[in-house]
Amino acid sequence: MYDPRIEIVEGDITKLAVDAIVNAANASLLGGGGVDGAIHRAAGPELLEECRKLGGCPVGEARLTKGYRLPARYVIHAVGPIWQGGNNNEDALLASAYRSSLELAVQHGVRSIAFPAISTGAYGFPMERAIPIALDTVQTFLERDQTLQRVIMVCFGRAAYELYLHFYNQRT
Ligand code: AR6
Repeated sequence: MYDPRIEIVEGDITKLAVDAIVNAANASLLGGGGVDGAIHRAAGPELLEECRKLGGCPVGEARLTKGYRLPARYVIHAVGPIWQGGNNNEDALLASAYRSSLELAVQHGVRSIAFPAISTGAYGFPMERAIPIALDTVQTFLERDQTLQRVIMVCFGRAAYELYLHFYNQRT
């Protein structure tokens, strides 16, 4: 059983009224398409202004900003790896992006956080390989953490939701 604080939800992460939403950003932190574009559009131009001051972020790490016009208080910009076939440290870098986001969240007193499926869109990381990494990394973190109350794994579309549930229910 995964920790009951982990929830699988289908929807648009920009709509969630949680303490922090995670962005699947790139190393420049200057915006892009996919969930990154949606978050910047919903947050407004002040988000990009704050991101410019951060000077980028290495792959596998994360940076925190305010949420501006979003219902979420903070945005945690995580940089996942670009899929290169699977033998280029992609798994470890993906796990590190999740772990860094969770560490940053706890440092800021975040109690509810929502993640998109980092790297599984434009970055090409296969969903069926990314989901178990995401779930296991969150689970391991929660085993040592009492601050976080809710970790929401947000699935964009029915297919992603069903795949997530499949892996979630597999752990008995
Ligand atoms: N809410 C939740 N999930 C979403 C949303 C949304 N509104 N929109 C898309 N997704 P991607 P990456 C899902 O491509 O693969 C950007 O240009 C989507 O279905 O957003 O990490 C950045 O600037 C997919 O499962 O991020 C980078 O350059 C997941 O979010 C690059 O893309 C991630 O897809 C990062 O690529």
